[in-house]
Amino acid sequence: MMDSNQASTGTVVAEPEPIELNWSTTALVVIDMQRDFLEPGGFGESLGNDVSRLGSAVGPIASVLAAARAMGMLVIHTREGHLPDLSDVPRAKLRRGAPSLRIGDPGPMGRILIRGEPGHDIISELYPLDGEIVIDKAGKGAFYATELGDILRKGGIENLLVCGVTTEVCVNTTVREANDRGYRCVVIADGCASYFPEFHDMGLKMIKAQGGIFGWVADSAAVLKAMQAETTNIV
Ligand code: C5J
Repeated sequence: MMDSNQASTGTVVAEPEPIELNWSTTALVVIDMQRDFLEPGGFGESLGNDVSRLGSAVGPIASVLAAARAMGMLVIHTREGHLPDLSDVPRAKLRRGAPSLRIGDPGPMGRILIRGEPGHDIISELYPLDGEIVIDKAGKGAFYATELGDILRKGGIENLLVCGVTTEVCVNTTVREANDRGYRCVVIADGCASYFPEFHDMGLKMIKAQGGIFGWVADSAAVLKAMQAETTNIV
């Protein structure tokens, strides 16, 4: 891991303004890059969505993830999903809408959005390394009823690089939760995706509006450029 006494920083060209990050107090949070959302036959498709729309986020996330790993940055993956007995699914979530398959129903990748099923797993391209933290969450926000807050506090984390799916649902909810807890969030625009392009655009606009009311937004290239100086120093 990075030496927290070593104040190596980088400035990310972001909106609404550039942001300087101390890498030793920054974590990368990859939200819900699960087969259930990105592949046919999972939760996302059961809701009537075109899951191919989320694929654009994979490459940018893979690049930032590789750089974060090379720097020894704290990397956290999240997964949305529920216990096999459905005891942690609010009735309202279970009953909502008219999906082709409901949470817990058997599907081609196992039971929909259930922990331990193939569909609940993270896609192979972004699979967590041994030792990386994986937070299982029942809600859309990664702080709600999880150990995330404790982990960040223990790690002395002040800034989050946030990416994943979907922009307006789990990414936005987590960024709002993090902002209320005092974290400075930089959302990686092309490392996020939505089933609805207009919601993706608006979800990012909402974060960076009003002087960055919830956080900052930057492209993966800008984040990588800021990380670059650090990674080139690693021998
Ligand atoms: C949704 C998520 N969209 N990870 N979950 O239900 O954004």
